[in-house]
Amino acid sequence: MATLSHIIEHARLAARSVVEYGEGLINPTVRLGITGLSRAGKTVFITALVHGLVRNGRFPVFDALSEGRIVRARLVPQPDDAVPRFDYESHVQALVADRVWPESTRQISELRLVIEYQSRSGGMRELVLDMVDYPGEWLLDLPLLEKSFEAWSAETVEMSRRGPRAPLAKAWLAHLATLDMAGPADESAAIEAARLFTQYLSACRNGRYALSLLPPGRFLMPGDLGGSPALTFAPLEVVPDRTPPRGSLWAMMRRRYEAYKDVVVRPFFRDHFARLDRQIVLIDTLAAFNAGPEAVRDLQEAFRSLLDCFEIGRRTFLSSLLRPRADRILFAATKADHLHHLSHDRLEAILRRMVDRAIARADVAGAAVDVIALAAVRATREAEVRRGGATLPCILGVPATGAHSGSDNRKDLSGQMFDGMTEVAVFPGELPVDPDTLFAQGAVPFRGLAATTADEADFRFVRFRPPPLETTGDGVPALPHIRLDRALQFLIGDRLT
Ligand SMILES: Nc1nc2c(ncn2[C@@H]2O[C@H](COP(=O)(O)OP(=O)(O)OP(=O)(O)O)[C@@H](O)[C@H]2O)c(=O)[nH]1
Ligand SMILES: [Mg+2]
Repeated sequence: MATLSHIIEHARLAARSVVEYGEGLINPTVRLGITGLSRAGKTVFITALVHGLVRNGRFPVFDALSEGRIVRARLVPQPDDAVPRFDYESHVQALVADRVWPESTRQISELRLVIEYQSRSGGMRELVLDMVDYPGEWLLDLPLLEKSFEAWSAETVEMSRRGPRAPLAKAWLAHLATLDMAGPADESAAIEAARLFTQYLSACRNGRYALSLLPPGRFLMPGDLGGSPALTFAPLEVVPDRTPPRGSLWAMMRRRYEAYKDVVVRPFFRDHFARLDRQIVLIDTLAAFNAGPEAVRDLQEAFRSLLDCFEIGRRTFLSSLLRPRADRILFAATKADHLHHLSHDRLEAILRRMVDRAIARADVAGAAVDVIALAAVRATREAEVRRGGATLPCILGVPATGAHSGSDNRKDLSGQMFDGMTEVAVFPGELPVDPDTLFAQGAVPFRGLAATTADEADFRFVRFRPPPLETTGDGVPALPHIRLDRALQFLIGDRLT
């Protein structure tokens, strides 16, 4: 049912799209959504893409560039005055000069790039490319928009009692058992519940477990809302179809959950998601492989519930709010440089299997969809290493020490110490040929860090340092990558003809 706030929301969106449509006629604009969970590689992707475009990187499959039709690409002031600018210069400084990865993103930011090009018919044209970067944790909130406090509570509590989550949830669940939901609202109980619940979420996210389904996103990345009542709630064991007694702890938690959705979640998705023309969805499958089969399935579940929210044609507030105007969606498995190229096709097949439902729906809606394994920045080289009688397809790179990036919870996954200078050869493991073996109920297709030690685990994805620049054929120093140009061609190639 449409409530007043929904109608106002619609009117606001409609008014904005008329204005943006008008601007788009004068300056053709692509608003590119770079979507992904935390640590998926969004910030690195934007930085590498812009770096390649403004410096004529090595993009042979990106037609406009390889045909010599791009005159130049330059950064210009962004359209939204209230959003911080994406700190491109610092990220490039980190990546290229210092050879360290950028920090985790804590706030939303935006960047506008103008590409001056020659059309195939010879005329000079400009394409405006807008990109938005945000903390990946926030994406997890999308499915909450359609969930009541009671439904979310039931689901969260149930999930916390299963699999690798159970031991991590112990302290929070013990506290939960002491709470009297129907009793008077008690602020100190709410604060303690929120604290223990947040602790549980961050333990799940830890690289050893690498679980993905962890809403609400601001609990892990509060932005400027840390400590506010909208973030001081936690799930309760409540009865789904009842209403809470007035003045009870239950009523207070429920009100704060709704406030969180109204004040935090809805504006973020309205101002960011509802305006996208094209989407690239970045997915780090390899961190999940490191952790184990539970993490791989958890990642698939997270994306299922997320992408279900993009459902097209369903007449709900959410679907109209988020209906992708996006006519192109690219699903990308990131950090493919951690694998020998022999495994890249397997990685694509696994990703395709993970997002199969979304692909089917987008197809029905007439959006173009593709799946790709890429590395926005290729930090490794390949080598064959002979061991015993066999030849192993290995990768060579300089493992990061991890010390420079304290906020990265996935550091030192191998449990080994590296000096950050010496190149090593790593046999990362081989991905399964048939993705179905990974997702079969109850299957234990391989061993990960959640269940065993680094020596015993079947995969080994070490965090490598960013590479030095490589010089292209025409003497331009560029960042090496894997298939970044193919991604660009799919995302904006048709707008540069
Ligand atoms: N080897 C390699 N590592 C990458 C690549 N992209 C990202 N990484 C690694 O993944 C980490 C996370 O990348 P980010 O771009 O910061 O991820 P994000 O999606 O912006 O993460 P949040 O800001 O936390 O949401 C980096 O610190 C790198 O260790 C890549 O192309 N190749
Ligand atoms: Mg980031």
